[in-house]
Amino acid sequence: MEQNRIAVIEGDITIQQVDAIVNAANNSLLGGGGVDGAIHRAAGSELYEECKKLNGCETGDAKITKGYKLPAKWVIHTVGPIWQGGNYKEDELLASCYRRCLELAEKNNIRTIAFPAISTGVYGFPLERATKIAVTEVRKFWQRNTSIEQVTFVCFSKAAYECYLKVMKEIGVMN
Ligand code: AR6
Repeated sequence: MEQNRIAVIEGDITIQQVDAIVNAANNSLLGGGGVDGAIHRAAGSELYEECKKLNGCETGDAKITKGYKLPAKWVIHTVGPIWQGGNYKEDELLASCYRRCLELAEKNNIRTIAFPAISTGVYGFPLERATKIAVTEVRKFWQRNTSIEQVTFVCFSKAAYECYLKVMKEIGVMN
């Protein structure tokens, strides 16, 4: 059942016991604040060393590294769009982030993956609009064959957690 495959929790993504966690990075992939800073701190300097070799990442795309000191075996780094009012392909680019992460996860036989709310912090993407895109893209991905068994949305605030629950009810993913 689809209900068993999407989870929403309030918490810190760096401590999640899943195969892969997603990082909301920037084009350099060399670290920053927010969830990116937290992931690099928890994974240790080896993550930074591997990221240096990746040659950055385009907005809307994703690249994978090992998780080093994290409980997660993998980190999938994606670069969300900076919100500029909605007329600069922000929706499409954010949807592309989720798709590219899921594609990379599938290629690497990842069964469980946790996402933060990409672009909704420093990058200013409106939370509810971003949440609808996140949930919709995961559902669409599951309409094809996939080895991914569980997606967890990790919310860093009560407000984000409540927003995800509301959107999932509206979309009909849960009762
Ligand atoms: N676990 C889960 N979610 C978190 C955590 C955490 N430990 N820490 C923050 N969040 P942001 P962006 C949430 O700003 O908007 C960085 O400097 C946070 O509350 O981390 O995509 C990068 O290097 C928010 O809901 O990422 C880029 O320069 C969400 O994660 C830029 O920020 C995303 O907030 C990317 O901006």
